[in-house]
Amino acid sequence: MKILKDFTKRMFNLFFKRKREISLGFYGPPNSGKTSLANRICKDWTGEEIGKVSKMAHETRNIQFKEEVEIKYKEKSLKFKLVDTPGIATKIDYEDFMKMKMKKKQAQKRAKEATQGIIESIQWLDDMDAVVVVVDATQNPYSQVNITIIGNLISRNIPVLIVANKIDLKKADIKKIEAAFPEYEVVGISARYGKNMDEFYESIFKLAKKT
Ligand SMILES: Nc1nc2c(ncn2[C@@H]2O[C@H](COP(=O)(O)OP(=O)(O)OP(=O)(O)O)[C@@H](O)[C@H]2O)c(=O)[nH]1
Ligand SMILES: [Mg+2]
Repeated sequence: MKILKDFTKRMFNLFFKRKREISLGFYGPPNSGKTSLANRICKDWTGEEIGKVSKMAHETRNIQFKEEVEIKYKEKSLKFKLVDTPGIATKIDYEDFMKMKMKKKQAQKRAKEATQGIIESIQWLDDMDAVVVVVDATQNPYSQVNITIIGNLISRNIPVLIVANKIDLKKADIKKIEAAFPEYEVVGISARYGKNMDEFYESIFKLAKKT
């Protein structure tokens, strides 16, 4: 059944490549900079933003997307649906939000919504043509969350690009990210400061070819 579905999708893509919009998901652990990156791309090409960025984890708790985003790279042009997803975590503790001065009731509500958000993120994988996994380059890449996300993408045959974000920070270690994901292309960027976005766009076009 899955093989048939993949085949049909591939044939459809082949025939309608020019008109089609590519669903591009931004996945990763909380706080890695998914919304920052999605906003930057959106701003670059439409002038608008997708959602709110915050230093508190689980800021995005619902899928948010922007359709018909046309990106140009070296005389080529592709249309994307950019899908920003809630950060995926293996453990959500409302007390962590309280440590950041949130009241108990509000923290519990945020934790509940964050859990629901993770479920939504996973459900939306079915709609993705390609996924950008955004990781924080200052954090240990060998985490349960990263393994779970990548495993899910492999099993669904979804093309992947890994973004090592926050390379403006001293602690950022791209080599470590590359070593953790040897089968994948890794692009180091700073979503906040717009560093290395050219290489990112080049990689996105390469990724689109695999869809
Ligand atoms: N130094 C630095 N900080 C960044 C960068 N990108 C994002 N941040 C910061 O990291 C924090 C989290 O950014 P978000 O874009 O909200 O992260 P997210 O992955 O969408 O987080 P959730 O929605 O909670 O899953 C914010 O304080 C951002 O300003 C970057 O390239 N460099
Ligand atoms: Mg977000």
